[in-house]
Amino acid sequence: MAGFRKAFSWSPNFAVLVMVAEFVVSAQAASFVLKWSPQAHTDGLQAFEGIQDDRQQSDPGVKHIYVQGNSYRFDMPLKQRELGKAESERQRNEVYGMVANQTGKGISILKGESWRIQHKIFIPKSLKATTSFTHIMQLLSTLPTLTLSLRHTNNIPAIELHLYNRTAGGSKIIASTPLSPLQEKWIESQITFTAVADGAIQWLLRDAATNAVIVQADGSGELIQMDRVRPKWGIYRSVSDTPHLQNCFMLIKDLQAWRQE
Ligand SMILES: *[C@@H]1O[C@H](CO)[C@@H](O)[C@H](O)[C@H]1NC(C)=O
Ligand SMILES: CC(=O)N[C@H]1CO[C@H](CO)[C@@H](O)[C@@H]1O
Repeated sequence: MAGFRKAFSWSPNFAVLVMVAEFVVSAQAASFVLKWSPQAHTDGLQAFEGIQDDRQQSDPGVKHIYVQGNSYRFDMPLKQRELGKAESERQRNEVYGMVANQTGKGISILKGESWRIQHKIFIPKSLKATTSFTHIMQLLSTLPTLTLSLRHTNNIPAIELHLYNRTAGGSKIIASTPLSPLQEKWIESQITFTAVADGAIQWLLRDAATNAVIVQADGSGELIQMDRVRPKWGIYRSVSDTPHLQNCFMLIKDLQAWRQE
């Protein structure tokens, strides 16, 4: 495993280890540099590299992704369907990639780099966890390496962080917490990770109003595949779990990304 938390594991001597650890921890705390922090009302949708708003035009003439106040809003009507035959049991309204200051150029998360990505999320009661997949954020590197998902399992709606291993062909849950107490209010998700084949990751989920920690979990996994990594936000879900589907929306705001330097 490689990453931001592993910097002091090599020291041969305990006394030296403590000194090095303290130095590295404080140096690292100061070394995440803010690279992207769009404000919806000034940067608008130009803050993203790409917008996938009802690519199939199954709900024609309607904008499903737009600025509302200082948030980005994603609407998801029940009737919407994703592009292509194989995708017909899914719906998607998502934005992806980070464009700094309307330069038009995407910021790349490259192999070996450590990043921290944070955003505030408002999940209304109408956006429910499902027994099939509902993703509300992803990291993409060709395919998804990570998803923030709303999953209904053992009768409990939960918000979970999943990591995928494409080589092994499976996924694992880094952490899971009940969703119901987190709906109808702002929460803040922060992921810190190293983009390598076996990278460290930390997920921090907080109440955005009080800063109270809801989840703090560490793990490791395959955090890059072939190319660069890009974050994605929005609603991407299967429509097979009909009892838990209704017209819904999600708001996100205060998106920020830092790179360790
Ligand atoms: C992914 O799966 C492969 C094959 O099972 C394994 O060798 C590798 O260690 C896994 N990677 C991670 C980061 O767990
Ligand atoms: C999208 C983005 O990162 N915008 C930033 C551009 O630069 C100004 C000034 O430094 C920041 O305030 C914005 O957040």
